[in-house]
Amino acid sequence: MFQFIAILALATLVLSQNVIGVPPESQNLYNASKDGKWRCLLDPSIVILESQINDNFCDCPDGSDEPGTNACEFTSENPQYFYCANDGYFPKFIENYKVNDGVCDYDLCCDGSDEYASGHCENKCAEVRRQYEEYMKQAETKLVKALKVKAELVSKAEQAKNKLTKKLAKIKKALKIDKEKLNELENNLKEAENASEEDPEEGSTSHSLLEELSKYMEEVENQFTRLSEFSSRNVKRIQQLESMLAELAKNYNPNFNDLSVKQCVKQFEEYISDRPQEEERPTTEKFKISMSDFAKKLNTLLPESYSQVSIIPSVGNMVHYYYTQLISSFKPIDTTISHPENRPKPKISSKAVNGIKEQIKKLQKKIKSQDAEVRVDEDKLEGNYGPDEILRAVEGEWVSKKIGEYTYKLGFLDAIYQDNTLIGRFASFDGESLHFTKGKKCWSGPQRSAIVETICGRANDIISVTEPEKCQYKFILQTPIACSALSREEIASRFKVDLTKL
Ligand code: MAN
Repeated sequence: MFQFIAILALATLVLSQNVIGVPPESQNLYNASKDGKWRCLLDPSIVILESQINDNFCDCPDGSDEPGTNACEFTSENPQYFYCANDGYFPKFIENYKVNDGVCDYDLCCDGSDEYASGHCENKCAEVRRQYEEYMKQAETKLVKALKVKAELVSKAEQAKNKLTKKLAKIKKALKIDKEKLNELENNLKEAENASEEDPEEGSTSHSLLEELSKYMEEVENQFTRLSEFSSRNVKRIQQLESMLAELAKNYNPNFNDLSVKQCVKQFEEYISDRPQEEERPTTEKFKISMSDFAKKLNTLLPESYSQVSIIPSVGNMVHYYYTQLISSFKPIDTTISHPENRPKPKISSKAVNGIKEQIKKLQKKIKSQDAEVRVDEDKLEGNYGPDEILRAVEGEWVSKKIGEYTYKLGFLDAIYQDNTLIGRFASFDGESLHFTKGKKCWSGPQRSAIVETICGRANDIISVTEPEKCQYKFILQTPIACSALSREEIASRFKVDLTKL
């Protein structure tokens, strides 16, 4: 009651000059009519006495009669604000429920006027002003420096794009020449094949058979080696998983009623008891011995002139050897005569035909890899690299930091790792955040992924890593790529009063 009377007295006192809580430019809205009456601002049909303004009782539905008290409820639809003059700093508005609540809200009312009833908040505007000036000076200098780094990155990105464009043009040009060359060779081959005659004495049938066999055997050997490596890798993986599960079965807490763990342990135990004994695995060595036996047999079947090889480790090589022996006996042809009509009709040897085939094969391989390079580079040129395509400038750059128990490594257009665990591969950049997806699968959860929010700073630095959802990470990355020119007002709006220094 005493407090209420005090507020009333104070408000009335201030009312005689100014309506408390109202900015100077709106004071005139509180002028009463000659008969001492005043109308609510948003509902002029409601008329009250001038003395009811700031009387700590809410008369107007819009709360306009209580600008200097917290009598009218603050709601999001009808927010009520109190004006703090903050002489020497900047005037500000504070939510009315913070008025006379016993707390000095210096972040908004550095003059302490929000606690006018008790008057226990001394004016701290000078110190707040000092902090503000210092912050502005530092923030502006930092921003200038960061923007300089960013400008360098933008120009680096531009250079990288130009370089890529030139490289692509060069490959495309070379590719065009190679494709023409291929065309020419294919025509040459057709002609050579037409002109070549099958000579049973040259053994062309066995020659092409051997050639086929050579290729086939090499392919079989390659496939077998790959299959065998694939199988070894899988065996290792299974062993790893088994040992992890064995560890779980040994160490889990049976008193802890986690049904999925219990079921997992039970199934693992059944799996172990049903697991067959280790079988003997076929090895590449055994395969090679069988193939070598076969090669030796082949040796005895071939005409004597070709049976000059004793021990050759791979049957593919062996057959290839016979094949080379065979074609080396053919005579070369003169390929310099280019016009078919000028040419005498020579008998073109199979060796020459095969020579062209070999060249075609090589060229096709080269064209294939060039084609792939063109596709990759075209994708890179068209990709989304954010505003000013700035990400081109940081391609290949990594930022690393130990936070908590893990070391995080972040590669801009690459991936993020938590120690050696893949958190995600770069997927997109929306101008503010980098998105990384398809990381290592979480134990009974989703694949790991991360959103990297960027904030402006001169150097790249991982500021924080959190895991709001299991295996879904949120990074705050300080980086110059996030910087943009800010107005003084925008910089000022980020100032926060350091209350501990007041
Ligand atoms: C590891 C880390 C954590 C993650 C758990 C999920 O410990 O990758 O971040 O929450 O796995 O099992």
